[in-house]
Amino acid sequence: MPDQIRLDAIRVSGTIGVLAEEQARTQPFEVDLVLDFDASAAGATDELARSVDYGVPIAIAHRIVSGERHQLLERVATRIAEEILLLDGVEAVEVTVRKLKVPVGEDVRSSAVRIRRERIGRHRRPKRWATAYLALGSNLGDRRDHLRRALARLPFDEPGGGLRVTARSGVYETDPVGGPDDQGAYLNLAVEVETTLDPFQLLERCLATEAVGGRDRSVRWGPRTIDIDVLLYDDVRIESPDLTLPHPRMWERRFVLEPLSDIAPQRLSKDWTERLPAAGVRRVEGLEP
Ligand code: GSY
Repeated sequence: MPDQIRLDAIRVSGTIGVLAEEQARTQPFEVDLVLDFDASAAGATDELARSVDYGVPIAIAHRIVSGERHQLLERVATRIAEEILLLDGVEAVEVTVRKLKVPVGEDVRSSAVRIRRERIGRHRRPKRWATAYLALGSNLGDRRDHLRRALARLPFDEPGGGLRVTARSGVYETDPVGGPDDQGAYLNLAVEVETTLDPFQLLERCLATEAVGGRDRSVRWGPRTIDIDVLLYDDVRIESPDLTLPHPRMWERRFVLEPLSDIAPQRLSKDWTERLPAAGVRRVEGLEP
């Protein structure tokens, strides 16, 4: 289902109807609106400017119902849909116009017309592909196999979008940082992905891929079959309880930066090799069997 803004029962008086008496005076109507849009940018940044301000479609419904004179609910609904589809970010709109006093001489609570209209042709906005970087690690069981399986599970296709792995670093064997003393060495690597998922959806996909790979989260910093961290997502900055971007600890971790420098040196500061000792990180054979 697309992201939606839903506005229910916008009350407004207007002159709509085929009967002479309906054209002679105003009567009450309700308008319901459902706008399909992409909430990811506003969800990531908390900025209204990256979303659709829903005061605007409400104002459009008001202006059209109270300011224009029509016979049919169909015409009013179409006029509202036409104007709302011109708003930046609105991909489709469903408009319901409800007449609250039905002039049929029977006991009917309301009558309504509902239409759905979509942006068409060149107005249709393609999904936006973002570039993100992920860090993968494994220090339990067949580490290469866990990494291989995770890399096979992450990508997917859907109409107009999905996730694809566009670059992969070398594989590094690294001494464990933090956690219990007796845990084994990690194999770490980094990948570049292009995706239409927003940062939170990308995190969900990483967590789901970890879960399928048998990740046990009972020990913080503990050994793990597979660990996948979102490091960077375009230039997005997020500080939320579930996700912080850029990853807050990546700059202190050689086991993250060394693989990342293979595929995205432009995202690292010039002096990162001087700041972090090289000990405990060595390049090893790749994942090819
Ligand atoms: O944060 C990723 C899991 N992890 C690792 C890791 O991937 N590599 C190394 N060397 N140490 C780690 N400690 C933790 S926790």
